[in-house]
Amino acid sequence: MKVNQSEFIISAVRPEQYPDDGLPEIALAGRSNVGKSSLINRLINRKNLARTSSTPGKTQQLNYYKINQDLYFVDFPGYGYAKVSKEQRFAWGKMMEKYLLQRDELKLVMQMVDMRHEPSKDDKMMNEWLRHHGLPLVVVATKMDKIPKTRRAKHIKVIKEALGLRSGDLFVPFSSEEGLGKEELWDIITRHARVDKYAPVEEEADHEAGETVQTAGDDNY
Ligand SMILES: Nc1nc2c(ncn2[C@@H]2O[C@H](COP(=O)(O)OP(=O)(O)OP(=O)(O)O)[C@@H](O)[C@H]2O)c(=O)[nH]1
Ligand SMILES: [Mg+2]
Repeated sequence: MKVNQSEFIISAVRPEQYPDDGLPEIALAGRSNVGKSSLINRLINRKNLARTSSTPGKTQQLNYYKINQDLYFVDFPGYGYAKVSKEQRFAWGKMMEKYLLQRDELKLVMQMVDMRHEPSKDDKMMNEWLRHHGLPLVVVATKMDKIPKTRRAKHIKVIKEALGLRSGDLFVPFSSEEGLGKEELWDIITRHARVDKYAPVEEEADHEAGETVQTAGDDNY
């Protein structure tokens, strides 16, 4: 996907602050420090649009990034960070739960796990919860560059088994450092974002008829 424009929109702490233009939303969930912000930056080829932190747990709101006029990335607060209070964790949990279950614009959840480690208890719970509620899901295993090539298949197997993924489940090994997995992930994102109930049916028909319609999916990375 060719990203012409990417912009930070808002750190939303209340649903009234979510955008109201109906564009599809792609959420990123994962433990603190797993690499959510880095993944956004890599996907849009910006060094630092999404704030990356060496202090885990820094992202405490739903951060909205608008990509072209096509979609939003919604960067979630990292879960499983020990140094936040129970009250705060509960409040984040409620906000996330409400968003995930009620937000019509949500088209895909990217659950991120660290390729170096077996998924944590939090990762497993989150994954089960997302699947239980039937949310469209892709699991992204990040920091792949930190695993030697010869050992990657083994790590992937461990993660898939721990999360109980089957062959049809969407899974992408990724590296924000090196860009590995970027095209595959964009492909999944655009496919899901297109399932947009607001998109006029005629446009889709035009596209199928072979007319040159500039769409998000044009292969122009
Ligand atoms: N080598 C390598 N480092 C990565 C990768 N992705 C993220 N990092 C590093 O991991 C650290 C955390 O990355 P962030 O993108 O800030 O993680 P986050 O999930 O947004 O963290 P919170 O906002 O705190 O929840 C940073 O130091 C990144 O540079 C990757 O694919 N490869
Ligand atoms: Mg972040």
